[in-house]
Amino acid sequence: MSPAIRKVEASDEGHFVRVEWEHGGESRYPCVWLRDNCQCPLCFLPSAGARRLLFEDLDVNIVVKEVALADGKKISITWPDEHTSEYEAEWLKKRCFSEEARAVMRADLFLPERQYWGSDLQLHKIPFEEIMCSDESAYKWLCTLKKVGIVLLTGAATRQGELIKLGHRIGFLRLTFYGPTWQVQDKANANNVAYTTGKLCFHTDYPVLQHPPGVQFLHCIKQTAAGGESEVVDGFHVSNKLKKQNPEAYQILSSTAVNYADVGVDYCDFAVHCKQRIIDMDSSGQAVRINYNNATRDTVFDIPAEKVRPFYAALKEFNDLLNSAEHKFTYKLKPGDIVTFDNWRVLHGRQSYPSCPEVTRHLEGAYADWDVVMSRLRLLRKRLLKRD
Ligand code: OGA
Ligand code: NM2
Ligand code: ZN
Ligand code: ZN
Repeated sequence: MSPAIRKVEASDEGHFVRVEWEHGGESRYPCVWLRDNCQCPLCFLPSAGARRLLFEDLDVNIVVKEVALADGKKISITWPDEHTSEYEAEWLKKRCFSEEARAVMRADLFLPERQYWGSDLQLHKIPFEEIMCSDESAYKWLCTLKKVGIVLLTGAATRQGELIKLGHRIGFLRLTFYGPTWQVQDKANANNVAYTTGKLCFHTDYPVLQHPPGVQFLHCIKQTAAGGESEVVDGFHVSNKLKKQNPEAYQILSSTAVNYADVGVDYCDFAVHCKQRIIDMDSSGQAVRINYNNATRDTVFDIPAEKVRPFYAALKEFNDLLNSAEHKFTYKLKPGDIVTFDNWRVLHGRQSYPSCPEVTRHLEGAYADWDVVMSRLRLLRKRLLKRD
């Protein structure tokens, strides 16, 4: 049902245009925004879906000269310099500035809905083959990945290369210093603690990068008989708990910049340094990215000496909450499983396993950026729902 306009008029001394809708309600549009978003071929390049109008040519105090309704389906505005603009009713309705309309648009664009979980996690499982050949399944996979933060793909081949295929399914993988994909196995002179048989406590990957990878894939090619179990925890859920239980610890972890360092050779040689807050929050105080890997946390710690022990105490509280039985979920990957998870939200770990001259455990890993994953999700949705 496309919306129809009953009436349109200038208001607030020409600084706003007021639209009355046929089915009730009204919307108010600032003139500067209307002029900025003129859809005519001089102001807008449809082939790029982008603005041609230069900001220097925009008068931020512009007012309408004339506004008229054309058949209820669009409005037309004449500006003081005689430039004219037309706006479709449907286009306007979507871009209404009311709190409710903006919330609808926000939900549609960014899918902010979250389902928090603890040890009760119902791990979603989808056959790898299905997400590769069915758009419905791929869409379901990515929606669940966004909402829950973790999905298990099952039945992939037990050889290297499946993640390259998965990368093609979404668009492309994120290259890092560890290569386009990387092999998690016990290695001599390991350049990362992940490449040993040791236990990995809860961490997010690669907080040493300014923009850590948003999504991680771990494909189990070979699994050891003893040990090597995986653990995951919902970092956003635990952050909320910490904020309630110990606001001061939350304050410290969300404001202290921690040094991370990673120096070595892999895909090429690297000397990476970065400062990150362990809990990144948005303007409302809600955690939006966890940046925590105890292994790559630098020996250099660029804060005043007096603040060091309070920081460690705060991190201990967070770490204890992550590890509480109520919050963590334990499982063991089988050959052919690919765990896909939100590396900004879900912290992961693994149990140690016996070291052995032969390789007894082998995972292939890869990263993707949320930009790429969300882009694929929106395109799949558009194709499935046949809308924009
Ligand atoms: C890693 C990692 C998990 C595992 O390589 O960063 O967390 O189960 N691996 O080996
Ligand atoms: N690996 C698995 O932050 C990290 O160093 C995580 C990255 C080596 C690619 C491990
Ligand atoms: Zn124009
Ligand atoms: Zn990891």
